[in-house]
Amino acid sequence: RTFKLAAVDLGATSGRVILGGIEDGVLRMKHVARFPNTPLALLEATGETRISVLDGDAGSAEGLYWNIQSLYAAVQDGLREAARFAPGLTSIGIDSWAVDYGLLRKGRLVGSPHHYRDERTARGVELVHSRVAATELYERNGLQHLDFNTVFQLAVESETGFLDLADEVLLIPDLLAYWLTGRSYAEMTNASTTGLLSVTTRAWDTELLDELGLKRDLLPPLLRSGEVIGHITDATARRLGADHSVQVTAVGSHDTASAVVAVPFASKRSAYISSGTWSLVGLELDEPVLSGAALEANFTNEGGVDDTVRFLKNVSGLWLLSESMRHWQAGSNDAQRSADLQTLLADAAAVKFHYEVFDPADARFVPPGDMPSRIAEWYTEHGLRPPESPAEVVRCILESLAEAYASTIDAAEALAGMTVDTVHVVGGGSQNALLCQLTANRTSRPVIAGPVEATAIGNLLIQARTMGLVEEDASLSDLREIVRRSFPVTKYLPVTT
Ligand code: ADP
Ligand code: LRH
Repeated sequence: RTFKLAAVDLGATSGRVILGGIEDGVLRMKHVARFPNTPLALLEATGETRISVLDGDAGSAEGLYWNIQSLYAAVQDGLREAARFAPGLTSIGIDSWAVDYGLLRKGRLVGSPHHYRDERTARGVELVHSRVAATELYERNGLQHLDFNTVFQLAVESETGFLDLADEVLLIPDLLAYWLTGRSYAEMTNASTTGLLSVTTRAWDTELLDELGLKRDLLPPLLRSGEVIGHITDATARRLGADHSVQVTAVGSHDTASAVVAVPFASKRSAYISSGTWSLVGLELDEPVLSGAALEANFTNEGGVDDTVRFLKNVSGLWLLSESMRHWQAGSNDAQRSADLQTLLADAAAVKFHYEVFDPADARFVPPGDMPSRIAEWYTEHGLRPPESPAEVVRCILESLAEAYASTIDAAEALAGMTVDTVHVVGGGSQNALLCQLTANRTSRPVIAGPVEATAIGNLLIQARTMGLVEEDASLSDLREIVRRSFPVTKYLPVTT
């Protein structure tokens, strides 16, 4: 009876469906499904036009895509299980990684959505910057430059003619919500990652669309988190075994926006790190920072839930580790292949660290592939001795991420004119004790780790507010009080060595 809400949370490496409900002022959760999110690389067979499908590796791929049909099937299986376990289910909220989208024509998907790691985006940057200078773009959208921002991807779709086939662009969570409800909207937090939303009005920047030659009506109407997208269709209700009165509620549909909702801020002077495939490092602010210095430092001003600003920087993340593990596991060396995450982390903790750190944001680490060799290459190019064993590589990755967090937090402090005394880490990476300790050491600030499922928690809490399970005027700090009551955290104090 407790569980009335379902969060669908799709990360770039895995997705989950989690039930939630409020009992005595505490958020209770139950995991009902977890599934991998494996991209597909389409490889052109040499000398032929036929394409073959490979899991994961880009190599000389024609393109890197999301397997959206499989993902949707897994989401539906999860929701079916949710409806079976919780007959009182009333609401579903969906969040996912940012920037990617499906193209639709007359309501039907045209082709598979591209993965943001597809290398075609570099061309999009050239195309956009030939029409709008980077400085002007920043003044208008306030976004960190990342080659894969939607605006650059759409410029490529336009040049290749694919956009001509489409009459609508739906971001991934909005696409899934459309399939469940038949309603197409764009939720604002994720829309703010496209580069096409005005940072000042948080409405679509129609002038920018015109300048880039993109049709104004490609993008659906905007919704704010907390608003209702619609009820599930009768066909969906039948497929899920759910009541047709179940509604899909707009949550912070950008996973990072939902994660920030669930940061149990210890003080107003806290920074956060949403740690998963990527690390999103920054501050929650009331107003954007659009200074030349913020542009120079490549900070983003993404839209947060309840009109907050997520002033942060995307500084790479545990992708470096998971992609290295994928490489080792595919290799021929038995010892490496069998190394699981916990063993690797224990071995990495025991490494006597005497390496320099590398730059985890270097562009060579974005596409899928052999990360350990790319890391070794970085060291050799810089005249430094590269790490050799997997444990050494892992230690270098974690030290380098921690150092990047430290410099990003120092920069955020300076840019926003705020002193940071505590660092919160949420997401899968908050379970990585070594990374949390290194982050405390290198930032010289206490680190508060947890909750792990911050994204799903933020997703559920916004639904809870809309559905009247908590006060309808509950502020973000009221919601964070629920997080503090419901989930334990682990504290790491800086240690100087
Ligand atoms: P995303 O939402 O981007 O898919 P998650 O927040 O699920 O990412 O975080 C995934 C990462 O969390 C993994 O790549 C892994 O490095 C880390 N992680 C997951 N479980 C553990 C664990 N038990 N101990 C340490 N790290 C973990
Ligand atoms: C994290 C995330 C991040 C974006 C990236 C594409 O999952 O949404 O905020 O920069 O994926």
